Amino acid sequence: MNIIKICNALLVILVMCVTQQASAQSDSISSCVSCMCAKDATPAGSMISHVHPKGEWMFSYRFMYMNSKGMQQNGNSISNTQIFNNYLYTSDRMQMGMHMLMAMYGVNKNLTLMGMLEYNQATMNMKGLPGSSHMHNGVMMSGDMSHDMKTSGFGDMSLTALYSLLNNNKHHLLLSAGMSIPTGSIHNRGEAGSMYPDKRYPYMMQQGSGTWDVLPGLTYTFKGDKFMASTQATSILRTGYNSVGYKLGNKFVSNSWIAYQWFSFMSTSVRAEFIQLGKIKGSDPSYSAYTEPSANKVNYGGSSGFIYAGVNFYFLSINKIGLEFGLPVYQKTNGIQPTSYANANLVYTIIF
Ligand SMILES: [Cu+2]
Repeated sequence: MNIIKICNALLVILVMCVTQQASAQSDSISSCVSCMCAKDATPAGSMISHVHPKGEWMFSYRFMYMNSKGMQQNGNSISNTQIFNNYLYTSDRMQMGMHMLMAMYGVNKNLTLMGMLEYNQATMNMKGLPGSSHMHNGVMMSGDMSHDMKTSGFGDMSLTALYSLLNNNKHHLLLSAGMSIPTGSIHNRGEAGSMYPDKRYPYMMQQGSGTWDVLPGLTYTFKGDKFMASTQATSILRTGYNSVGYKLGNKFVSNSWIAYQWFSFMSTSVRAEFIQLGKIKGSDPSYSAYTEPSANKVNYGGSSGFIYAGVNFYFLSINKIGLEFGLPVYQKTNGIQPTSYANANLVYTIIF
């Protein structure tokens, strides 16, 4: 892109904002139509909330962090000692980080295209029964050894079309349809001497689904003068089995939030998110299912709910920084799974 053109466009937007805000005598969310998205109070963790005017670009960088501590079974916490009754190892901590780059472009006033790239990192601390030892995958393992699993890499890319079914001053109804492309690896392996010596790590340590996934969604948003509210249903539907021989569960997410613009430079939000994840079908035949819970497909899927508190800052008309912090309010897992502890989201958005 041409720098001079961008600078000119920025200047025009800036002048329009200043004149419109002066005439409106208020700093309401919708007082500057040409850069409404920069003043969009959408919380950091919500990815679909608006369309763009024809010819407008939006770029964002988002970091999502999920932290788990301890394990649970069907919604009740379970101790390592209980897990060692059935498994050689357990994990007491897991962290996942996702770096996401997103681009949006307004094709016309009703249709916006969105593309997303992500880079994922996952770490799982493993624990064996203290004092124990055994042969595992041809390697002598002691329960006192530390066997942290660490993977990173690009995840699945996605392309989504957002179509505005209703877009008047206050009420916005948005239909979204996307495709997730299996660019993320499903073949992350452990090193020699680890508990997965040159063998594939468990399902949750892989970066991709290995399948083409359909991403439908419906989003309603209310935009008042300073108050915004939204409710949304989105889904990830797997279309088949991957090359290893399994398919991850379908995912249904409901997201509802309210936000208030306190100052022209700041808004805050509260968001409730509920996730329903289906079971894995098929399996990776290379795992020994009783090595540790995440190698066993019965320990996948379930439902969970989170409440997030967020704050957005707006500056120079076209920039937005959003932060969100979330705690689990409800978790009911299939089998034995890590217990969510806290999540955090950060987003930086710029519009041209
Ligand atoms: Cu956008």
